[in-house]
Amino acid sequence: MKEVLYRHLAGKPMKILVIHGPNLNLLGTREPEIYGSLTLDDVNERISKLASELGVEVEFFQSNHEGQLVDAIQGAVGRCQAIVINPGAYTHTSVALRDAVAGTGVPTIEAHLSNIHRREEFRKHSYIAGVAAGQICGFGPDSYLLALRAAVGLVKK
Ligand code: CA2
Repeated sequence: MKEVLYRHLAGKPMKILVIHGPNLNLLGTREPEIYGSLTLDDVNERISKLASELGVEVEFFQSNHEGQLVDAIQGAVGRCQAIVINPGAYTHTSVALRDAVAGTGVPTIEAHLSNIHRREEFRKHSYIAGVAAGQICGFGPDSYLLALRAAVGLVKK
């Protein structure tokens, strides 16, 4: 583990909130050809390892409920400097999540395991993309790692 944490505001280490949306708790149990064989715990472990190499803290949240995801985004204000979110299927349906990201103003990176632009037509549109700092998709669990690097880079700027 890196000795010195990257310090952001008031001497506190930078903290990034990583949010997993609906059904991502099933990772590693079904549809491995699309979503891979790692479980959500495995993915979080990889994210934690990178976070420690980058000298930042990460906090994880997963929910299958839209309102809880909105609460988690709002709860990041003043505590977390950026959010990495895989909104799952809510990507394609949720004005509420879009409004939460826009309304809180916490820099947010959208991440997806699969390349949503190569899949069914309905997955090509994201309500989040227009209010996110950027979108990373198609790299399996590495999408989260790339998103974490992007989030840290954004905050440092
Ligand atoms: O590619 C992604 O990361 C998605 O956000 C995953 C969502 C999907 O609705 C989005 O279009 C793209 C689905 C997550 C469900 O994950 C499962 C994992 C294993 C078994 C069943 C579902």
